[in-house]
Amino acid sequence: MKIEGIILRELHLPLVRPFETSFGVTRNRRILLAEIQSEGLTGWGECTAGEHPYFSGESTDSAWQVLLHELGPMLAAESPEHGGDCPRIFRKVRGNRMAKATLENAIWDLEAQREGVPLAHLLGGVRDRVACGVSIGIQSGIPELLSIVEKELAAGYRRIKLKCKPGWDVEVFENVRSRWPGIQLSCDANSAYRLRDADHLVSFDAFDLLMIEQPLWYDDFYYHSMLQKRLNTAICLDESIRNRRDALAAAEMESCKIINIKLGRVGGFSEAIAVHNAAQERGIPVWCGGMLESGVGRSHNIALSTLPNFTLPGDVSASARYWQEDIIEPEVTVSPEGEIEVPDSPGRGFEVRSDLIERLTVRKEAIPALALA
Ligand code: OSB
Ligand code: MG
Repeated sequence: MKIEGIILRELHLPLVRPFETSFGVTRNRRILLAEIQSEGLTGWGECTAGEHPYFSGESTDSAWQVLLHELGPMLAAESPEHGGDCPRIFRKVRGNRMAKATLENAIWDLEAQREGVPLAHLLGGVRDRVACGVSIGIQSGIPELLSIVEKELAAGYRRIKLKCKPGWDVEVFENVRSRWPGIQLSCDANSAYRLRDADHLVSFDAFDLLMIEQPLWYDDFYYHSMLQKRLNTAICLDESIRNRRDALAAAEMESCKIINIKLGRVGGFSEAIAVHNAAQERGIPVWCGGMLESGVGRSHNIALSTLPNFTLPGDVSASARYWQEDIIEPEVTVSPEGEIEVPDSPGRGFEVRSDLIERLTVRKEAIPALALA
């Protein structure tokens, strides 16, 4: 397909409530979108980088620079036929996987539209509904947390994930577990612990957690494998898994028993599928993580979650948990059974609200026309 235009935009979108993790609080999202025009169609991609390079080394600003000066011109100089051509096109650029995913995912969206099939089908998806969980940030106190958990369970969500850190863990789990003994409960530390905390982490076994997500260093496999030997609870790796090779290494070393797949973190749909397949071959279930996405990224997460080895509820939840008004139509809703219905229209299956996007845009830049000539 001939690339006729690539437009980058930054939108400012306030969250309906602050989201606190072990690495900080997010109140306002700076959403970076790429819009790619080709042969009368428009594909959309979202960059999941944070406002600061705290989750990964990328940030909204670093991704903007790399997209504008490196990846955008590289893509514009080619005519990719498939989303799967992007990793080769971007091969020279090391890292910057969230920036790469922004463009690659927009090409997959375009390809699905061109073929007239739902994005989920193009990816090899097998489900028409996906199971949803929620990720609940660190709160000011336990009563506040309990009322949020109560509300999310009433809404139908099938798994509650609690963000944790030293000082916001065991007491919190005790309170939630004693009130709801049977629910699927997990926690996510975002690398807040060290190996010297191993005895403390072993005490989490008492709460029958579905998993402990990324307890140790963001780039580690080895110490997680040492910790996993001591735990009954499954470790789930998020930050550590950058690609298929990492998934294979983690499986080989038994660093985890579950993998969280995030499109941005692994560099786009191609690598996400590769991680999914590698995990499936080794009997490791996966689920789709979230990065406080707007509707564009959320629609891509829904499509990804239809692959067969996504057997655990993901962090893909309703638009209204994040935004007063989402930038897609219809917005993402979750049924009382805790499921999202996968759209069956061509492409991502949700329209973008162009007027609202224009109104929220604070920065807009086209990939220089020279590169597109
Ligand atoms: O580790 O899964 C994480 C949000 C920002 C950065 C990292 C993470 C998260 C979440 C939120 O847990 C998931 C969501 O989008 O609801
Ligand atoms: Mg995580």
